[in-house]
Amino acid sequence: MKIVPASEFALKREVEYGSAEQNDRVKRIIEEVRQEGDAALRRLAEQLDGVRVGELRVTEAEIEAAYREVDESFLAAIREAAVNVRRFHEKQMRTSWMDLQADGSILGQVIRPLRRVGLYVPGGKAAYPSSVLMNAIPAQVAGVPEIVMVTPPATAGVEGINPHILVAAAEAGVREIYRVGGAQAIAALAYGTESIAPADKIVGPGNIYVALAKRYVFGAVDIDSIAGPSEIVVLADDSADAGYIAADLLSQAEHDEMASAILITPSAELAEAVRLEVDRQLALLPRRKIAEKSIRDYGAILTVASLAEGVDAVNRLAPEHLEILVREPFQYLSAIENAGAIFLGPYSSEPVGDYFAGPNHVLPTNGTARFSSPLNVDDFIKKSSVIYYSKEALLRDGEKIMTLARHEGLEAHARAIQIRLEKEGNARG
Ligand code: HSO
Ligand code: ZN
Repeated sequence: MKIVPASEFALKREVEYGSAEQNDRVKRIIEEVRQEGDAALRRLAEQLDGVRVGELRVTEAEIEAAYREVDESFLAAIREAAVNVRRFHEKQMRTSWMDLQADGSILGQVIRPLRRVGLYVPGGKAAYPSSVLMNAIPAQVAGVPEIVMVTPPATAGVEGINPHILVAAAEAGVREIYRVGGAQAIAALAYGTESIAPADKIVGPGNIYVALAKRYVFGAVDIDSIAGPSEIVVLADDSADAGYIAADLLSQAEHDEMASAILITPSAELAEAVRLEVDRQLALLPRRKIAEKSIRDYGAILTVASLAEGVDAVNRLAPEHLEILVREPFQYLSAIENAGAIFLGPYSSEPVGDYFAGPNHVLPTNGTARFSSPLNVDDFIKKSSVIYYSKEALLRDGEKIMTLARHEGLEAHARAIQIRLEKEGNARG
């Protein structure tokens, strides 16, 4: 791992917009699904993934069978995690409000959940049961009545879906599940097919085709933000344990060859100790190939003159995850402006948040913590404004409204007010 002064470091990563060819392919797939529905879904599964899909919808019997395939300890852990995630997100709930004015008018805001949300879950290695909870539970807490999951049937020739994914979905209250993946799954959720009703919003991570498809259908439906590779920044002083830091950096690095793991510290001794520890621990990891590449290409140890300078560097990087491993971590909290999730102290290792504590692990990546937030209940609601004007209020404000309307050249607007003022004004007189 390279050790460099923070002032000389910039994390530069391109946002993936895909090649022209990939974009064309996605467009074609989406149009096929739009025109031919289920038949296109079946044909594409066979053509692209070599999977012959019979029934698109996963049956209750298959979900029950999945429960028999997972072990007790997994089930117990995922259940407890779900409780924690639910409890945390319940705190985010908003309530509708109505404000009664002295003139008898009522102004308010009504909160409504989205009606139907589609959750994409990738297949293969990146199929994380924990991510099923993180995407589904906020929607459920928001009150979304229909949460539907799509996921590619696993590997050529079989229709199976990872039983841990099915169990996580069921535990999060999702029982409408379809075996369909890729851009075609996004098309189905956006426009609907004979078997899959269209959704109002699509969330969840996926490969480049899924990401491009989400961009393409945005507008017809809402989408979540498109996740980039994972990032962690650790801000540490000389009180921190080098072994802990190396382990936490590697826990991000193992996600993805493009993941980024960065230590920022004023301590030259710690910097050197972590460098050695990363190499030592790396050699022992099952996913060392991925982690090694991530550490080499996107990892760094940044030296700073002080923790204050370290905080500046953190704010510049706007990391997805930030760990603060210093003597008095809470002293630095208020200075952190840009970070998706902030982990304080030596016992708040990132996996605590990835799996269990309750806050969402779907976080803004690639510097977007400058302007966006972790996935949360607000992502699954919408608001309607409520306006009830009393006669008294209209008589008071009518002239002013007409003035504004006429300045915009909108005479019909002015007259909609005027007709009332003439009638009601007279009645009053
Ligand atoms: N660290 C990932 C989330 C995750 N970790 C899922 C394990 N499973 C998000 O950045
Ligand atoms: Zn993780």
